[in-house]
Amino acid sequence: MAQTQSAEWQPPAGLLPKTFLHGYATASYQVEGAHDKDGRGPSVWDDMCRVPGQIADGSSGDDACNSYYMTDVDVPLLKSLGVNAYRFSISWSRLIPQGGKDDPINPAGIAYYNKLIDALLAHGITPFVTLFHWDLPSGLEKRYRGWTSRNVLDDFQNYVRLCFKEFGDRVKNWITLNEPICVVMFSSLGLKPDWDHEKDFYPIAHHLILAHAQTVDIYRREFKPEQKGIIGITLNCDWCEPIDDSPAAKQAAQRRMDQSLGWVSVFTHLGHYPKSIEDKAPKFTEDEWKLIKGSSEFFGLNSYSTLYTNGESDPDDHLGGNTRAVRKKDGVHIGNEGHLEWLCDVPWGFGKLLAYINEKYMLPNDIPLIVTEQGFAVKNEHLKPLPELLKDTERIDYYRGYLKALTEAISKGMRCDGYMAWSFIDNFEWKEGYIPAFGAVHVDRKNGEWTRTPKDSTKWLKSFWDRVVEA
Ligand code: GBH
Repeated sequence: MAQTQSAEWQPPAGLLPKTFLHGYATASYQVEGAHDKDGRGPSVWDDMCRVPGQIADGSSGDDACNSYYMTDVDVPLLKSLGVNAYRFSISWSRLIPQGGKDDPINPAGIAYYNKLIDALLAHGITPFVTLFHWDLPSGLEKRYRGWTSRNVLDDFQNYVRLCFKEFGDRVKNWITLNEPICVVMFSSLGLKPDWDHEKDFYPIAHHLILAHAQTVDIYRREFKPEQKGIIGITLNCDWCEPIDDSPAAKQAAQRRMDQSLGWVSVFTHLGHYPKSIEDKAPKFTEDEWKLIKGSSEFFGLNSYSTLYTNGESDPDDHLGGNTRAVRKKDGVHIGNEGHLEWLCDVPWGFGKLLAYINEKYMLPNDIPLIVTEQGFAVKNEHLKPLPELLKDTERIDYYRGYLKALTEAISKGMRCDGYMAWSFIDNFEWKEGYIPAFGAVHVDRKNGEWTRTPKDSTKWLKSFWDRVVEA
């Protein structure tokens, strides 16, 4: 079901300044491969992939997209797609194989990211770097159960200092954590065999928030005066549309929004949580609140979908717990379904989310939005022959609708400084393995060469940015 009603839409020419960052995003474990090469230590995801039954297709990120070895292919390819920015993440265990503050540093890891950063800059592409995209060094999980322990804070501080010191002369855009709520969620999905939901949820959340705030503090005090970059956090949020007019459905939708975005209020002007999660959220000391308040210099948003939120929900579920649906009771479908059950193409939902975020979080705090991920996995794309899957009209429809919503919000005055499509290439989609394809570029994982072939959506996106961003 294509969004044909917007197919005639002409994007507004020259709406955005040249400084607007647009490009694609990836994350270390999902693309790098070379999991045991040149001194890299294992991460919790390497471990997870070795537990039978954890990954849908029994795969792992061992080789992923072989990106570790393909900088010379990928960076010129990115350039040819017309981007001026690329978001990637650093693998903590590639830099510090065992992860801890007294553990040795791996020079080959530093050399790899130097090469990538230098290649990007040589091609006029701005690196946008995530410090933590879920791949905690296994060593720290084994030592003290990772994020459940306060010990992780010292080790994280040591790791981020190393990143700022080694790369901060050239990297001016930093993301501390990607989707902290998902780190908590994945822990509850079986990563930790000894996971205790009640006991472990809040310590993990607590330490993630502090890790973010301390990182920003370190950057501001020790590096920013000279390096002059910006730093913020990325949160995920999909709009929650109440399934009907019942107060229960409205309340459940609001609670879920608070549970995903409420995290941001502590980084901004409010210095407290939304009411609906207040009594459950981690407690901080006065000094900690001082670090937390105002500790994000932009609102990094990952947003993909919208679902109907059902009133029949459990208010005590920490993860927003409510049943969600793609159809209203009268059978009306919310939008074109992607490959995952949570993924639907709902441009109006994204429009509502932007208005909500702007009013509630960005305006009062005077920070810009940066869309750090947005994308679509076309249903069963992995089963199609190459020539057919390259004609990814459903992905083009998706981007057209969502970018229309974004440009409309910007035209109405919302501040937005960047947009990264997820993803540059088809990659390891965590527990779903390689089945869902989010890439704008196809990767042949069977021919032994990880051949990259751009799908049609890359052309659509290029012409969109060519038109919308000032020459
Ligand atoms: C992002 O997360 C990740 O940052 C990225 O690494 C990943 O590849 C990409 O999305 C595509 O999935 O099962 O109903 O509770 C996206 C955020 C949060 C979206 C959890 C799906 C599950 C909803 N995800 N959410 S549900």
